[in-house]
Amino acid sequence: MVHLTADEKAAVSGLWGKVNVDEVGGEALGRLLVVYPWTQRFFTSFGDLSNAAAVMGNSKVKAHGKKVLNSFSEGLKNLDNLKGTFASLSELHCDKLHVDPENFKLLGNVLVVVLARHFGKEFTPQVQGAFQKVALGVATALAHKYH
Ligand code: HNI
Repeated sequence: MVHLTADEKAAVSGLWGKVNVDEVGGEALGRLLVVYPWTQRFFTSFGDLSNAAAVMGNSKVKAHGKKVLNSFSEGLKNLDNLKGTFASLSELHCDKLHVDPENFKLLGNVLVVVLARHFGKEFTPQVQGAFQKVALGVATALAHKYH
């Protein structure tokens, strides 16, 4: 559950409507893999991740980033029920994928950086704050089923 004011909700959905989710997803996942290289251990089947250019141009990274961000978008539509929305994905990341939940927070922060790059001045501190709340809410929901 994420508590956003009416203004924050409007800011988030207004900006998100202009986001190219498919493209931004690949950029965010790519940057996660470059900036925090230990996260590459989950993606050994993705082929060449040997340097930043290879990661950012890797088609599997782009495709997976797109999938992840489309899933993140579902969270935006369900801000009042993030835990329910991400319950089965939380089980999957815990039981099958063994992804350390700290990585969800890292990805959320990378996403904020990518949005700031794309939107420049339009990404005001208020919009950023609202997004950070959403990203943290999604990360918390994804970690909820961990045991
Ligand atoms: Ni994540 C698969 C959603 C963060 C590692 N992940 C998925 C799938 C979705 C998804 C959807 C596809 C599930 C399926 O096939 O049924 N992941 C999300 C979301 C976030 C997230 C919404 C955060 C906002 N995942 C992360 C992070 C990592 C991660 C931070 C690791 C650093 N995810 C994986 C891996 C897979 C995966 C690994 C399986 C990939 C594959 O297909 O081999």
